[in-house]
Amino acid sequence: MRLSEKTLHRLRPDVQRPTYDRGTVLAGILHIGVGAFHRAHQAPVIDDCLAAGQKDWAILGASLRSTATRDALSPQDFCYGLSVRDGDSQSLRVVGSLLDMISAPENPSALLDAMVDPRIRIVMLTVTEKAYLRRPDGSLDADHGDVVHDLANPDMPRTVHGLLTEALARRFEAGTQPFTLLSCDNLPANGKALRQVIVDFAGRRSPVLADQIARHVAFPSCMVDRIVPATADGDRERISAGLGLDDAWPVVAEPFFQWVVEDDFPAGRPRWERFGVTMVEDVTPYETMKLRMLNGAHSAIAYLGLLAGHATVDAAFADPAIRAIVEALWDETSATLPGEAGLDPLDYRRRLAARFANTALAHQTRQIATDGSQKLPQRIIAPALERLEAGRSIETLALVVAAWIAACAARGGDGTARRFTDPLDARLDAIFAGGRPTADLAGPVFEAAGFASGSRLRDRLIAEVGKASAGRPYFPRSR
Ligand code: CS2
Repeated sequence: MRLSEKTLHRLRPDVQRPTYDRGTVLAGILHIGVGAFHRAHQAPVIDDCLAAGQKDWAILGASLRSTATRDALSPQDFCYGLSVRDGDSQSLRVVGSLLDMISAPENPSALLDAMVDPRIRIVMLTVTEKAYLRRPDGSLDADHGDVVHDLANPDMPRTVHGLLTEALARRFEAGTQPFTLLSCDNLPANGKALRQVIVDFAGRRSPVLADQIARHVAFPSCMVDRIVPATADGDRERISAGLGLDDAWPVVAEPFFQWVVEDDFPAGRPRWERFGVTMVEDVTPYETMKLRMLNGAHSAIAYLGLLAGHATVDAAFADPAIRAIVEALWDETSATLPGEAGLDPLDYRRRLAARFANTALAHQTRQIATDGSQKLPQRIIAPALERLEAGRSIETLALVVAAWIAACAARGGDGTARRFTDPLDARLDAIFAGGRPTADLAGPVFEAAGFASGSRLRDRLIAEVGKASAGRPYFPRSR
């Protein structure tokens, strides 16, 4: 029997479930990018808010690309299982806060209509770094084909920029208060980053509209943290058995949860601080620590792990050579962290080590390796430049960049399938096809990725990466 609103009463007794009437709650949040991360992070918090009687804040999901999640969850009335795992322990709950999903390519006008509804007061995003279509300086990549398409076809948006700008334009026209835009992606100052590309996009449609958005729309930044591996087939079976009902697309997560949000919601917000969310004036110190310590180490583990043949984070982290490199990386990056907000990098680091060692997650190194060209600037390049500026060594930070280049170059070289992808793949392949020695790859790769562009320390960084590429046991020599 399939999990759905009507079968909730058949769940096994130990499974936590929605205790509120899903028929009487209203969608106040529209979420773009209903992937596993959103379903294991924001959606359970909103589920708690709904259970506590905050009935206006349920979620309407939107997808800009695939209909796979919608197709899997629609027969379940968008209910799904969340399995929280640590070692041998598991706790299970069914989340009910997602009420419906609309696919933009299938029905752009239904999605735009929904976004103009005054009851939608927050639009949240988890669309990954690359969907922001930023140039290395943070401005909009206006030459991108989808941007060109959306400027010419405002009613059929393919990008978040096109979608958000058109929805806001219609709200302004109707005299409806704009929604607050909450980016939940792993970018530094994600609210400001989103604001810049949206205002830039809108300015290409109309300077008046750009000005309205710049003056009237709030873009708070936030830091989100929970390790959420992609759901595997084995998870589906295990979770369905635990629920006592079939779930086509449950999600798996670690117990750790953190959400730090800047409190700037002119159109209102859920009282989510009652459920573990930290409201702050400035998220920067939290976000810098998380991006550089957690995500930076994750990238290091992913590339070094792949080069050494480790499929999962816990296996790579248990490799003493990789563990030593991660510790050295933490030594280098923790020296770049802002000393504000009473944060304790040593304690944070201890907790990270325990999180990475969680054997139950099977978090794939290839999953984290994806889109390195979009991730390394904030995780590795920024702290490296700061250390160089301060006259400090960057041996380990440079090694992580070298490992990224080596892992990219090693893909497919011996006929094995490409294990991860990057928006830069065509350019990277052309660089690797040139047959240069590994130590000479850093220059052209930096050029292609725009790493450190505009920095007077760029050449020094490239030289350090070149140096780190030479003579490392983990790097395949054949390329
Ligand atoms: C990971 C993140 O895939 C990646 O790049 O580093 O998704 C990481 O698991 C989350 O940011 C944890 O909060």
